Amino acid sequence: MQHLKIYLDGQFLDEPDAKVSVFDHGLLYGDGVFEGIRFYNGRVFLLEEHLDRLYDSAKAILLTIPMDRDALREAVLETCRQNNLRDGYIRLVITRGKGDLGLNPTKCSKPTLFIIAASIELYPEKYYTEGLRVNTVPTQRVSHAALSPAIKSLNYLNNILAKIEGNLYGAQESIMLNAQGYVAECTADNLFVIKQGKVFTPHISDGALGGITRRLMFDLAREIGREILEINLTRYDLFVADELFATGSGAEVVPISEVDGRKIGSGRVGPITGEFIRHFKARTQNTGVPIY
Ligand code: PXG
Repeated sequence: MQHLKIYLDGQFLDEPDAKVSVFDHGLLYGDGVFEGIRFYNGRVFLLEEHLDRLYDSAKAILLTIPMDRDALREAVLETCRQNNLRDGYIRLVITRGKGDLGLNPTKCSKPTLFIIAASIELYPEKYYTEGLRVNTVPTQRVSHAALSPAIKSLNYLNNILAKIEGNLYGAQESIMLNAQGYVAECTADNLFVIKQGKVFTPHISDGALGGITRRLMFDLAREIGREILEINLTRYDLFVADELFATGSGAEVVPISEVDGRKIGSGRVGPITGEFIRHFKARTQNTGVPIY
């Protein structure tokens, strides 16, 4: 069997040999940052934007990425080449590295950096035609004062608990609110609301990750002659929306057809959501950093 080739600290290793220490603080404490990046048609999609966010996340947690940006970009592209892939998903992870059993990171002398490029198991096609059934969940999005939700850190327990709660409701995604009761985001996606032809999304400061796909929606909105307004949104705004959709590197642009038992709009993919989906697909096929 052909194993995936994993980039780990400067080497390409067969997946069974790509191992990280049990003393790694990424494992012991979720101390690290990561990116989830897609590549389509032999090109890495929005790679520079992902690298920007990665360096920002690392800076925010005082983690020095042990590679300059050009070398890191090349390592990402080479990982795709080593696996002969043209379409798939890249997971780029940097941890604080191996330390001791105390949480003090001064004991971690060298960050661990690994890159996985693999084919991706997509959401079932019916989600894109029928929309997702989602629930708002009790677990609140972590506050800026505790740990900025803008940092794409390895500490995903907040999101995972929300995901588990959604699973308990039989939902396909969960919507998280912040401590003020405003809508923040889904567990791994940003959220968009359409009402009377206008498009809205929560402010980053309401607890949303600065999603790369979210930001692309602002460009696509201009292409289709619309504007996106960042506002405080409540559960009520979701219930009475004409259309709702979520965005993320994994999910792409996916319609939402039901929230907490309330059918959204017609219950099918709305016309404006459909426009965003079409323009998004075109971008994925026509842009990106060439791998080969
Ligand atoms: N919010 C959160 C909390 C996320 O983790 C997004 C929004 C969307 O951001 P992008 O930049 O992807 O548009 C994310 C995305 C996956 C996966 O496999 C994605 C994420 C995290 C874990 C898994 O799709 N992050």
